[in-house]
Amino acid sequence: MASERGSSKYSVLLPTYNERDNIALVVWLLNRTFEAARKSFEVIVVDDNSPDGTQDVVKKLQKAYGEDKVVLKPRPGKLGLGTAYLHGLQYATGHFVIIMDADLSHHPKYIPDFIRKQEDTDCDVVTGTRYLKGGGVYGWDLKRKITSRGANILAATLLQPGVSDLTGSFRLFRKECIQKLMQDTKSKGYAFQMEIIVRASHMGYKVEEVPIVFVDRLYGESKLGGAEIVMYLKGLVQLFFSL
Ligand SMILES: Nc1nc2c(ncn2[C@@H]2O[C@H](COP(=O)(O)OP(=O)(O)OP(=O)(O)O)[C@@H](O)[C@H]2O)c(=O)[nH]1
Ligand SMILES: *[C@@H]1O[C@H](CO)[C@@H](O)[C@H](O)[C@H]1NC(C)=O
Ligand SMILES: [Mg+2]
Repeated sequence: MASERGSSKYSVLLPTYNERDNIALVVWLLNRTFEAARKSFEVIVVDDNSPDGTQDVVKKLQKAYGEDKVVLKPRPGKLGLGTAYLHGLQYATGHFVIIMDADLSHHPKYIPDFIRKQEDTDCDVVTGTRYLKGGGVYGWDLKRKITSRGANILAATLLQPGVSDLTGSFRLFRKECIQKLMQDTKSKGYAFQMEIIVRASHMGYKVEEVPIVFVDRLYGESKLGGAEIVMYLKGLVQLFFSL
């Protein structure tokens, strides 16, 4: 609703696993971004008992920013990204939910673009895209570029979702919309992001895109390997037959 402009609250879900070197900077950037935009916000960190002590850093951040701004909702072990969003979502008090990676691949500076797009179009979902003018990837080798592009082209061809970036995970949702979508989503790994956005468009939600540049993580390890690719393809085929 246009009348909501300016008064909405945003809940940022940050799943973390071994992000102690990144989390303080991400939260600092988020605070700066939302404060500059004069928007109310909260950050919900879902940490899966990271062995690197991510939670110790988060507890310090809670002291600095307040426990209303930085909410810590840990889990006892590494249970995966999809269920981490679902877990964090239960505690979200905002009108809108933003999901993003905590490893600085998703820069908070794009958040005002997401918010503006949502306000201007009154859409239900705004998804960050690397594959429109102004978007891109930085720091990827050729293999990873081809894998990601291939995964997107394949899914776009099979499922016709009408968005250009299906496997990205920098997104803004109306809260009721993400709650509904999460209930039905079954995939894991990269297929999870794809399933969510495909379901959104099939269910008739209004989805808009904004360009983002994805920057490869500086600290920590990447996990893209053969097993992830196989899991993605499985998810894609299952979704194709279930829609
Ligand atoms: N809570 C939780 N967070 C996770 C889990 N796996 C990954 N994350 C977090 O989810 C976000 C995305 O995961 P990444 O490992 O960066 O995935 P990616 O960007 O596809 O791959 P790389 O950055 O190349 O490793 C990061 O903030 C991670 O810390 C998990 O099992 N549980
Ligand atoms: C959050 O941002 C505001 C505005 O820039 C600033 O005044 C405040 O000190 C920041 N909070 C912390 C804990 O850095
Ligand atoms: Mg990453």
